[in-house]
Amino acid sequence: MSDRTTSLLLPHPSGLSVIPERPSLLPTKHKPVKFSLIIPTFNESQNIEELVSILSKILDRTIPQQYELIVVDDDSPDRTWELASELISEYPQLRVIRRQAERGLSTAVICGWQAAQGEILGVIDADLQHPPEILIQLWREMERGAELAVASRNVEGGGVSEWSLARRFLSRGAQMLGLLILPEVISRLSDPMSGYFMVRRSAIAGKQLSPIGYKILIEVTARGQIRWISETGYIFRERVAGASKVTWKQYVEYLQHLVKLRFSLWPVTRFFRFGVGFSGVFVDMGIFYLLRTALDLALTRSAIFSSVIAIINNFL
Ligand SMILES: Nc1nc2c(ncn2[C@@H]2O[C@H](COP(=O)(O)OP(=O)(O)O)[C@@H](O)[C@H]2O)c(=O)[nH]1
Ligand SMILES: [Mg+2]
Repeated sequence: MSDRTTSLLLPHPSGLSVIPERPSLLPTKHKPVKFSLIIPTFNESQNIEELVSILSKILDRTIPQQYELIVVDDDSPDRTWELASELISEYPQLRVIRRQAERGLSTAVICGWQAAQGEILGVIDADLQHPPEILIQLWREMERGAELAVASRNVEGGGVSEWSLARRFLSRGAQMLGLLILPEVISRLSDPMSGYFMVRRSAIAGKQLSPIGYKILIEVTARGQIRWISETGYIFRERVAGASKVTWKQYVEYLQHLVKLRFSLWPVTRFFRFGVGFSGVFVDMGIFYLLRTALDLALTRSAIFSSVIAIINNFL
């Protein structure tokens, strides 16, 4: 790696996974950045150039010089980070972070947001499965005042291209599981698995984000202060170059993430009340058993007496 390539890389933010209220402004002679779009990459050398070129064209037309594209690469063996940094001379709005000590999609996105300058933060996959054209629709929704604008496969105009029945079933099953464990979050999104969205910095700044695995949108919706969610339909394209990094590990991590959020979203007092309520069941059963076996009381009397004591226990 040449010294020139290293000097082009953006420093890697460290410390807690918290997005700052105000961006740390880099010295720039250009207009202030309004929008920062993170492109997480792992072995995407075959896709990155085309994606950066398409995104730059779209954003140069809409918000010239007021955006930045931040590639966050986890030290890919195919040297995506190096290729991306070589593109900076052609695309001055491009920045590149090379993470060497960490791996993971969600944490890469947070790392990019921590280094971002924009008021509006976004994320898009690098493999062209997310159609870049939708970006402007999402941007318009943010301009109208949405706090979160999500590209969704499950609203009008949305869908998947060539998914097998088994894959569709697995995807819907994961969503149903999410609805069971975390209904107040998952029911707000038609496509909670989406990895293509924009969020207002003010909605997530200062919050401790600690996602496990791939589903950063769920983390943002659960922990952010989000009232207005807007959804735009899109077709999830098939990958043409490179390979998906999804394995069974991501499904396990998804479950871990849901459970972790469930525990942290339930306040301690609610846990305590639930525990007290549940203890009534044991009091009822215990007293009933004692009355029936030790005192040989009749069934109905034992049942009434044990229920009354359980009610008093819960009341106290
Ligand atoms: N930085 C980083 N990016 C990742 C990692 N895993 C996946 N990605 C990127 O995240 C995006 C989505 O990943 P992909 O494997 O295509 O997921 P799929 O579309 O659900 O099969 C792509 O841009 C990947 O290169 C990772 O561990 N670190
Ligand atoms: Mg993909």
